[in-house]
Amino acid sequence: MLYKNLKSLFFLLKWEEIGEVDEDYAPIHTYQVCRVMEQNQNNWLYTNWILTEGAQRVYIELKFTLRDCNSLPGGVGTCKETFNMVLKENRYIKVDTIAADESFTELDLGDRVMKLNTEVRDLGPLTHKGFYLAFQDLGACIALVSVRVFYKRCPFLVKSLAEFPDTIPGSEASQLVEVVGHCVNNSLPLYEPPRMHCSTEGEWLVPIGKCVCKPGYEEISGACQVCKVGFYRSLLESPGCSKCPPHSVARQTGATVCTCEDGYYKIESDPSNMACTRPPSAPRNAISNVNETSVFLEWSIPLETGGRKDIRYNILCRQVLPEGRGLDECGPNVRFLPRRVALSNTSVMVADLQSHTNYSFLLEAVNGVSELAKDHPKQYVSLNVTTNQAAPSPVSVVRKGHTGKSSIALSWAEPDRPNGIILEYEIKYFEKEQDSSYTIIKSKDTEMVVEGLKPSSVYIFQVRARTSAGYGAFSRRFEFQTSPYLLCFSFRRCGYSKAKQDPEEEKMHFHNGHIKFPGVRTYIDPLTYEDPNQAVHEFAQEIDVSSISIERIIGAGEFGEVCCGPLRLPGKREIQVAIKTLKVGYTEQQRRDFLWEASIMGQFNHPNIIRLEGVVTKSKPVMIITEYMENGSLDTFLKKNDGQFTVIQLVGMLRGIASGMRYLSDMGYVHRDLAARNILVNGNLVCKVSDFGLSRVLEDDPEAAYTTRGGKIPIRWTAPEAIAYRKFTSASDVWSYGIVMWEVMSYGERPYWEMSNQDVIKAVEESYRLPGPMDCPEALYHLMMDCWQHERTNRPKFDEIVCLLDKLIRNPSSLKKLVNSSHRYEGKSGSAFTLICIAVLLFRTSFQTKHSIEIYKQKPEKKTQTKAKFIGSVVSFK
Ligand code: ACK
Repeated sequence: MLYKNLKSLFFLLKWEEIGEVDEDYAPIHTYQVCRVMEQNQNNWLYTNWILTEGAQRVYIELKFTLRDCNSLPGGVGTCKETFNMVLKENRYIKVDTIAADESFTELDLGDRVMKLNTEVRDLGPLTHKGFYLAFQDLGACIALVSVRVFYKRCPFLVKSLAEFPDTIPGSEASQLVEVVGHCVNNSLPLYEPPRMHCSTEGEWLVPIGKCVCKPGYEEISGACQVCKVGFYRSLLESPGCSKCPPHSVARQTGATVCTCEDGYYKIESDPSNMACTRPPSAPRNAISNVNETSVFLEWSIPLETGGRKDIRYNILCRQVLPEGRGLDECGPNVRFLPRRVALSNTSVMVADLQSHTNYSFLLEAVNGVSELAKDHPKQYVSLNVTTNQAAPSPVSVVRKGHTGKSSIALSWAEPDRPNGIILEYEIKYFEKEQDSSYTIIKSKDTEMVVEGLKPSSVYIFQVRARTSAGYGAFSRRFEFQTSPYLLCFSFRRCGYSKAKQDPEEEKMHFHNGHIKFPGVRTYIDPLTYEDPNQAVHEFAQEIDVSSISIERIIGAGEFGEVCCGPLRLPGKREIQVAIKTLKVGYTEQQRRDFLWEASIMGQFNHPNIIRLEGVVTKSKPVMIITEYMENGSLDTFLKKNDGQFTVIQLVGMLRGIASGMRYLSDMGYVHRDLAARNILVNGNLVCKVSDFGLSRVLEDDPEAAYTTRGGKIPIRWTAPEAIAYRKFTSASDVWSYGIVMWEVMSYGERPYWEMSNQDVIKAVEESYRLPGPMDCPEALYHLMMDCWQHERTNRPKFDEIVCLLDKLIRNPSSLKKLVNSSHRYEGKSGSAFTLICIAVLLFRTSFQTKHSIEIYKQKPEKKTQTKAKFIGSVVSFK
């Protein structure tokens, strides 16, 4: 606190100015009045005009002596022991009546005891540039020894590298004046400009924010000093200049980064305190192990890792041509497991090589800086390998048999030179001129019916045989066309009529030579990335937070609120988006788990999969931005609109979900938590699969329960093999899809109602199945029941489900026949499904309206009772 005294002079009116001495005989100047003997006194002492200098609250300190009236001789009736203090700005206002704490008597005068009083009054808020003070005496005996007029200030201050100027406080008693500090030389505000608050008492309070030295400088004794040569400071958050990490230098003072020595490099994601690194040397101790036409290559990590942990290996495969004709790169038919480049393990399996052929493999180690080190000579280790055993010769002729609009029967003869026992044939086919995406099916016979084809379309077929020596070459290409589309309908023609296609015949899809995984593209597990941030930015676009406005909250997610609002990306039209936020105070693990979903979603592009617009990771809160789905989640939406849709609308929704799931299974992605609550619906009733969050552990699904093996599983939606031994596959997703079908057809009813999870597991294991929902077309219930086949290979594939639903939609009369309460259900293979309904002990009223199979039921005691517990009405087949 700082005082500032204000200057004044006095004008007298019946007061006297006296020169005196104090108790120490020092001269003092007083104003006094003592007209206690006379009636009606009104004596004034004025100051001159006192300038406030901008202060709105000033303090007046008075020092005075006052005579005790009782000590006056002769009982003076008019004697007063107070006087008034008056303020004048534009008019006179009485400030206070001033009384003495101690008054003096005749005795004190004799002893020369002063009995000095001190009183302080504050005035404010003052509104003018100055004011007058006046003291009014109404008949007292006073000597005014001193009048000090002053105001308080917050003094100039340097705090946290910020300067705060000398500041005059506000006028109100508890008012704080906010002052923005000015960062000292070579410093910057950290996050926000520093602020302090000046109180009326002239004290600095509530500091907010601070300044820090700018990069290249460090704080020493309250000032910013430049970093010395060989030292650097890059981040505002780091406390001081640091020595340059190994293999880097700072040749000038004030370095914000250190530069790498020649032959050493850094990539953008390397932290500034990391040493500069270089490419690794070649892998060591490479060995090969030939097994027929496959070779297993193994090696040790290089001697020199270059100082990095991100070592990967690339394989170059070359075939040695006979008669010294040199080397030729291995063709696209050679398979590398897990892949040819960017291997993180020190081994690879190379399959489908030609038999009795010499190969030369070059193994190369690379790391994060290899790309930058163009001048660094590549170091390889080479391995020469000879395969053994001959594969069968190519199939020479493929013939066309019966042709349908979606199927073609094929037959072929054994290869001329089988070179062993033929174990199976592979049939590769694709639509003509679309050879970047093809399908492979297997057959043990020399004939098969290829199904699921488009009508009136030309397909290319190739066949090859496999013996224990491996695959022979593919036959030449054969072109066959399917029949035109006819309006006659038979839904059993759809792909999963297993009488035609052997369940053992696995279908694999290929795209651009990316083999082994089915599908147009293969889903990449973000776990394969060492740095999860890299996975996010590989698959998700970073969005600037200024492009998003959050308008309202639409729900609560596992990691924070889910909101919606418009997204305006430069050059694109504005769209409405859903914004999932990560709540503040998250751990690094939570941030990773949260962004995991974006790393997965970003790999998908399908009209029935929720579309990722991007992520916000560079500012807080961290957000995931997806397309906005007006009708929210499917289960809630159906409950809200009970009975409101036509069967075709419901089948349309199911078709969309199946199509999304077909895409996911083609991508090699297993959802594991397919349920109506994880489907979102847009304004056009389009259903999209969502919730890729932690689909591998399902921590975020409130339905997920712990199994005896410790994992968390949404029991009611999950296939028995996934519950029993975690066998999660696209076939277990098909089981869940059957449950979703049931949820949709019963307008959001809870599967197995109030049965406990344990009872559900037991009932399903004992072959009980959910009954057909009320008014459910029989064809749909058959499909559900097929999805719930215990043997997973007997369940339909998603492409077959889509195909069947398409047929049902095209032929609505096929949906007319509804599930009835008959006690027998004839399976398509002719085996009888016996329908057993176990006792319904307590009956739920909603069940009464939605489900057709009610054998034993007990009516609720009161019609209004809706919360009654349902124990079970399930169908079993034996
Ligand atoms: O059932 P709902 O309305 O749909 O409530 C949940 C809530 O946020 C928490 O997950 C809703 N929600 C999630 N993603 C989206 C989206 N992309 N569009 C619209 N609503 C969404 C969900």
